[in-house]
Amino acid sequence: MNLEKILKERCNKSIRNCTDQELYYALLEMTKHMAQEKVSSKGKRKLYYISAEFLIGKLLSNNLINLGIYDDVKQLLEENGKNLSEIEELEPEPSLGNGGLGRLAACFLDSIATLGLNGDGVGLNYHYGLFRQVFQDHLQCETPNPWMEKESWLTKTDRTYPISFGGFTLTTRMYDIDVTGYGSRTTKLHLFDVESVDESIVKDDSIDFDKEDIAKNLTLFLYPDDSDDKGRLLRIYQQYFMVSSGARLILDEVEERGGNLHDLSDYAAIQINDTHPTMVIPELIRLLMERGILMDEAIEIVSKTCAYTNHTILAEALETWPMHYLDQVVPQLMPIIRELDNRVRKKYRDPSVYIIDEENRVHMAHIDIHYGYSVNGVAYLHTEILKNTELNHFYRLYPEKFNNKTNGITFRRWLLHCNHGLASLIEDLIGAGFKKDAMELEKLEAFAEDAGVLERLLEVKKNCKLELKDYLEQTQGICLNENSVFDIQIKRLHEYKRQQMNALYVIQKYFEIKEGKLPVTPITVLFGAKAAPAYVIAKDIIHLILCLQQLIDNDPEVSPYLKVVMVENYNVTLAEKLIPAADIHEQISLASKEASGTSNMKFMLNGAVALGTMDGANVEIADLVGKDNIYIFGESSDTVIEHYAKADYRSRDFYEKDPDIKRAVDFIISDELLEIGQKENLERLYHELLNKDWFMTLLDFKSYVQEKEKAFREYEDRESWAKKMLINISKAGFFSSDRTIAQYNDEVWKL
Ligand code: 26Q
Repeated sequence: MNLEKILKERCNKSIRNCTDQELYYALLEMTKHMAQEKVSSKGKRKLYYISAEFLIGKLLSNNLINLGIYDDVKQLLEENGKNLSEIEELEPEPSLGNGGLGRLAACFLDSIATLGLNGDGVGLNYHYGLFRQVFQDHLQCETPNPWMEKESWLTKTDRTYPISFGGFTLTTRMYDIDVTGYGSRTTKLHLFDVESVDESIVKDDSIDFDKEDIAKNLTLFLYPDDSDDKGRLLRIYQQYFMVSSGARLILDEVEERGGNLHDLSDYAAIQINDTHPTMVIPELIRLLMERGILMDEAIEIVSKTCAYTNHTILAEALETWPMHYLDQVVPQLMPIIRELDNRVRKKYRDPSVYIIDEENRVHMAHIDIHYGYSVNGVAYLHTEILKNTELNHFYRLYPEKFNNKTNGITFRRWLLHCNHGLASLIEDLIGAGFKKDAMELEKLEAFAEDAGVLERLLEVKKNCKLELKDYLEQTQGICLNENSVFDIQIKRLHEYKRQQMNALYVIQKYFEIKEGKLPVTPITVLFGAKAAPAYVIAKDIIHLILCLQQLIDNDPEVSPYLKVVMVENYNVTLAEKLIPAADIHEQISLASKEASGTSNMKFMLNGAVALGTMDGANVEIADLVGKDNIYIFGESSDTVIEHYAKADYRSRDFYEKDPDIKRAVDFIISDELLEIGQKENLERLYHELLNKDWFMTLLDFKSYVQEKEKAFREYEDRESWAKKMLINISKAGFFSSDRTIAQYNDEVWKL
């Protein structure tokens, strides 16, 4: 494929005379063709990774890197006066996921392709990704986030199926995106869509639309992880549409490959990404029975084929659907779900493992555990908590099903693509082998005492900070001080992730500066986070941070030393700019609540040092880098779990006995902030912290402040800080998703 030739055909122009937009479409066409020409693997057993979310992010650069032509294309464009980064900016980001779970699925596809495994992704083609976040009057507003243009990464296929719901039938059609792996392989992401979707029901700048006309709105939007009743019902329609389409694809492919459905598990492994695709289990049983297999055998076949990954222990996030919802949407599955429950009841006495509870709610995870062959958590600590606490009753029944697969990230996107400076420094020092084998990063340790290398590392970081400064200035009108410490917290806004604790720290620092206690190096605290539209307190926390941002910006006593920034519309594209620029990253969830986290791995790989609790994968990071290269604070998961069991945490006690805490919390409803913000939001947040604080912010506040101060102090010794950066990078190899996927394959899929 040749760019010049494509341009000639498309618009009869030379590279030099094309607009960036014309070049973008030509590059899209070129990479799409090249990807299609690469082979995908053809083993007997094939993996289907089913997920309601694939947060793939922009694909152009990533594909150019994986196809091995990035440098050539960049140079060719440069020779013709064009800039690849500027062309990249024109690509709309497919934000087809809420956060970690969706991004993980995307990293996994990259690794499946790279390792040459026989496996595809199966999901939904949402016309609008996760809402675009806009700030107005210091409040989050949600607007539609389209990503499909007249030309996109999607390729329409001929595969269609009728999908029946209670009362009506829709036609599903499969669209494919070729996912390139590093080297010369690809795999496919199959996204199903319904032909009758009507984008015109979306009105300009609102994500409120008619949720009842399923034919028109089925794949219109990706739903945020929290919504109203109608939204939830629509979500069940989406889920069934996805799994029924996927199940038919799987069975058809088995038969097309000459297989016999009795041997389904020899041909297919289905990984269920959280409970969102759980209905694939009863649906496959139903379809097998439709094709003449008796129920006993159908259940056995499906149980040998499906495996389940759990991503959360938050009770409110575990999907339980009221039976009357399922009766309405998928009446054809109900006899099967009832039968699956009956079999459980006959076998076990313990009502906590039933599928249908006494309030007639269906526990989706219970279906997966009883009728799947593998259950895995996503980090060591998370899996231990599942086994010993959350899913203990199931663990006792099926100890052999439980296993851990610590999450990982693709180093192609999160190092090679997002941090060219660091990647080339590493290559200079240890050669290019780390691109294929991430564990080779350990060779960097040899340079831990090399002042010249440490100096270069600091130089790379400085450049990334300058690039971020430039980008935020141009895109959001925000002006950063590149000579300040960049302390970054980016993730969905949730009380358990405790952005509010970071905000309280900012308030404390504000007071100290007012009192004349100045930081040696100025501090920039950056946040990026979307809150679910219906999550009131999360939106109040965003409000608080935006108010603090303005207060401090307008205070000439404080602003030279402290800056707070909440970037607008945090997404994968922004993450790629923020992560390389971080000095310190905040991983401050209440211990036991964050299943794994994956941004922690991305930051580590980019030479930032974690400030965090012993939660999720932080535990494994701490283990690898050692206590001198990470800042750990807060109560342990055991203590936290005990507090919940005894219900003995009272935030008010902490507020009353500690004047610093009292001062910081009171400031939320101070005259200064009320002048900038909304009384309703700030007061609600204040009362929440004082009277509820379900995720124990005040419990850890003191030790958080102490450890954060230690990090800032140690930052001042630049050489020893650079050594911490180097050690973090050198130990990041374990968190390559290539390792995670290899483990899934060895222990679960056995492709
Ligand atoms: C459920 C019901 C109705 C509507 C939406 C949802 C929903 C949607 C998305 C529930 C949960 C999610 C996403 C969860 C998620 O991203 N979990 C994160 O998964 C990461 C990958 O394993 C972990 O690193 C994070 O710790 C975990 O929070």
